[in-house]
Amino acid sequence: MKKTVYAAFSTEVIHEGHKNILEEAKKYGDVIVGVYSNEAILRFDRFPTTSFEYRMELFQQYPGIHQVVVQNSVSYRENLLKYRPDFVIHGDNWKWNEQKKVRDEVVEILKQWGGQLIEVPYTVNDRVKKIEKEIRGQLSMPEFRRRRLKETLKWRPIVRALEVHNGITSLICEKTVVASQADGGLDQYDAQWVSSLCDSTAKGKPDIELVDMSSRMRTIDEIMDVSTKPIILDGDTGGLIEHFVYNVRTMERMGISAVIIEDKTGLKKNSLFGTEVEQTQDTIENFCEKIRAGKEALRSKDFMIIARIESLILEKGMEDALKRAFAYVEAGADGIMIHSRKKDPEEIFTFCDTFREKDRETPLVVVPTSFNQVTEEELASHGINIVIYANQLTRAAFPAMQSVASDILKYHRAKEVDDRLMPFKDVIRLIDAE
Ligand code: SPV
Ligand code: MG
Repeated sequence: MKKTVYAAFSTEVIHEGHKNILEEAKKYGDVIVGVYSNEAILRFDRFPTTSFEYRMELFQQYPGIHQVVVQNSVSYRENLLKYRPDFVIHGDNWKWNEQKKVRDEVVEILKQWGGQLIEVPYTVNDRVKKIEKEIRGQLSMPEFRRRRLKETLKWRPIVRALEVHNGITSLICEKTVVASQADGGLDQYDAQWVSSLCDSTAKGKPDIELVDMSSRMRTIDEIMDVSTKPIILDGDTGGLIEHFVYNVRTMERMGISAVIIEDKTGLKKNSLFGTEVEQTQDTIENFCEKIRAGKEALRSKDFMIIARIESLILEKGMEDALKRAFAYVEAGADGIMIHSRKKDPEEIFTFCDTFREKDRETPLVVVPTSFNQVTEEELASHGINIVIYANQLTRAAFPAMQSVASDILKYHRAKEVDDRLMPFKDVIRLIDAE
């Protein structure tokens, strides 16, 4: 019987590096290509610019391939046990990079039937680098970035968004990647949250819609200049309906993926004040009108208007929160954010469980600032689709700056603070675009 060789690919173009692996594979027997699913590609710190079907076809059309199958995870386990290949072939770079855990598992599994791992020298040259750079370049284009949130919602058990308020925080969100102990994949943030609280704070202003929409858009432009991840904008109350219909179009055209507007009117204050300050909730009718007008103004199917319910913050009760949720969905909201400032997540879970009894589709968004003990897995198990870490980068940076500023005053020099500072080479590495 002819031997079989298994190779898995996440690529969207077959360049000379891949050809090298495929041609080498053919020498060992019938080649089975595993094409990573979209869900799996997201575990590689990557985002597909093409559809899964397109990538399957790419390999089906390549001459001399025996079979093209899906690989649903970063781990090869499922497919190796299913196809029991005599050989697995891969570039030798995974001996040293973050995929080592995956590689070691392949070696272990192959031992069960005396299979062998073949590693070919990894191809890296200017031509290959240029192709990969071109693919990455598409990710920052507005059309692409805008639809990326809806796509991520399909492919991730829960979408993680991190607060960003300028270029540097956006780069931190873009580049922070942690190797997962669970499957050898890479954990990363899926989206960026442009918080009104943190955007205002970065400008030294209170969170009362004082920083106007043009200034917020400048912040977003700065973020878009240096990143590719989708953007969820904190749109505060959305302002007057007459203004909102223009603003959503600007957001949509820029490539923002979603705006979250809260059901309050008048001078908005930050929700974390709760009932300590005077805040007025909008009527269901008015807020539905705003949602409807916003939806009508849109030109694409990708942009999401997410309605944020303040009933629990303002202690108006669960029933009011749920009634509003269903009314807002009926008016066309593409998602519901439910907010709470309780120390535990019970009221959020009750809301989500009850909402999900009637509506299994509409994405649910939460901001666990006060109930921060809750894990992403727990949130997902209550039907929550997006978790926003809404202010942590801001709150991490300012105490560090304050203590450095006061210690320089104290010691009349900067030597004492030096070991708390990021080395210049790390700053340069972070900024370095490619
Ligand atoms: C923000 O980050 O600006 C928010 C979330 O609106 S919260 O501060 O919790 O109200
Ligand atoms: Mg806000």
